[in-house]
Amino acid sequence: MSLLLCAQVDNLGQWQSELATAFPGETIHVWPEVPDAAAVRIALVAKPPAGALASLPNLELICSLWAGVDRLLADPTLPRQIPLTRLIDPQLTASMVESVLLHVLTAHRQVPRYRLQQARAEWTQLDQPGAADRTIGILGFGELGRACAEALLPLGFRVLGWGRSARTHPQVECAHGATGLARVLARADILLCLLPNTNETRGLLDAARLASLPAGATVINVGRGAAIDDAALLAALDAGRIETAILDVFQTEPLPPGHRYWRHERVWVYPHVAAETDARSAALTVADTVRRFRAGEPLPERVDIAQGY
Ligand code: NDP
Ligand code: OXD
Repeated sequence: MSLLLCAQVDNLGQWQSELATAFPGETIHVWPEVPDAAAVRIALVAKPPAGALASLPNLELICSLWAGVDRLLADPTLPRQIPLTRLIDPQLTASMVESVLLHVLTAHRQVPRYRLQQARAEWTQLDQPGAADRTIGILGFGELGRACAEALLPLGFRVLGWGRSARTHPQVECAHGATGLARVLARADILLCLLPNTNETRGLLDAARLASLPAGATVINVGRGAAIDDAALLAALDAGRIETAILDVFQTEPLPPGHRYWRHERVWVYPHVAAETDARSAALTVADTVRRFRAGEPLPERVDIAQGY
């Protein structure tokens, strides 16, 4: 026995059947039914119970069925010496692109303002800048950030990308480091956060950085909630310096019922649905990762455990 599915998900049955198709001829055991823990070589995981992976003595590879691995890395019992891969999946990327287009166009076409006007039965035609008049700053210019940029560029938006290391893109002005961040924030009419949750990104968007956005900016967060200082964002919204926040991810999920975000008229709350893993596509993607691992081929999806993503 070599493969184990260890997932706390609602659609476990679907995963079993998609993985059976993606790994023909292989037996895939499903946690907690593990007849021989020592025989498990590869674990396919989504929200595994804390401690589960540490109980597998001969594990050689952990494949996350999610793109973000912060939850996994937060488990102190995770065997950190074992290679860990994250999900880079075409269907997940396509979903994220759809969500980001929706949110950017919502901000660009001032949908939140028109909704508020309707609530007051107010008929006012707002000035409408063109896409070329808007700059989108993307924090986190990785797999998803780049795909979103490439969907926004043909619509005419100016796009800036920011990451940890120096990157280049033919149509995107790329920046990195603290000075690069300041340059992106100063110009981002619409700020799109697609950062992973790491020691370095936690609380990154604090009061000072939010204050450096252009007046009337929109903040979209589809990365991880921890990147935003919630109190600072609410203060900036209350002061009218930030027009709208469109949030898909939160420090605590589900967002607690008493949280101010739920009732703030210029906050749009989505329940972490920007890009869900699609088992049909992800099973094939993860099968390819396992095939390359077994063949000793490179794994670009391998997580840098020290960096946290
Ligand atoms: P990638 O690892 O491909 O990209 C991450 C990007 O963030 C990279 O550009 C990286 O920089 C940058 N980054 C990381 N740390 C820092 C830092 N300290 N300072 C500046 N930049 C930093 O990840 P993906 O694009 O695949 O996914 C991004 C995140 O999106 C996931 O980690 C997950 O949390 C979230 N997500 C949310 C979903 C949702 O439904 N809301 C669905 C899927 C993912 P560099 O390029 O230099 O490495
Ligand atoms: C992910 C997510 O990381 O859904 O895949 O947030």
